[in-house]
Amino acid sequence: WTRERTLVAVKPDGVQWRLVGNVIPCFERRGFKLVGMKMLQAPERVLVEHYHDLQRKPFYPALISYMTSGPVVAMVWEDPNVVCSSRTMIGHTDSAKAAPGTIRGDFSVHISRNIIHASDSVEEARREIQLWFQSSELVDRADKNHESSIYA
Ligand code: YYY
Ligand code: MG
Repeated sequence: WTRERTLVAVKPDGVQWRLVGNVIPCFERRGFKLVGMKMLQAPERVLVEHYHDLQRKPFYPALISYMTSGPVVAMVWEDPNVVCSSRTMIGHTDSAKAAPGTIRGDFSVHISRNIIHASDSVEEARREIQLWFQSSELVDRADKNHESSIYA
């Protein structure tokens, strides 16, 4: 058994449209544990690695310039099945197909401006988390009862 984690990132349009504070409660109220979070201007090197499987797509140059157009808020969330649950919560890549009630379905206007990222498999999640975060930037929250360790 390994703890499942996923990378979620509010993209530059999500930050610009003040959606960061809207997105975080969606994950918190599912009971997911936040184990890492930072705001950064994504280096192109990171994005090239992040979207390595899309390099031959016609939209790739526009995707990289969109993702470098402003800061992103990157987060790591932990829970059993967090990868699959998070994909369901963010909704379809294409805003036209994203169901109402999903984050993209409620807030995104176009496939090329879909405001949020979440890893699409456990393997990809592991790769993306290593790419975006140093291990020292992630917190170990496994079964720690902070209160009892203080007040015991
Ligand atoms: O994982 P997800 O973000 O839902 O979609 P991907 O197929 O991995 O594509 C990554 C990213 O690329 C997508 O979020 C927007 C952009 N994109 C696009 O601009 N135009 C497309 N036709 C497909 C994807
Ligand atoms: Mg993807």
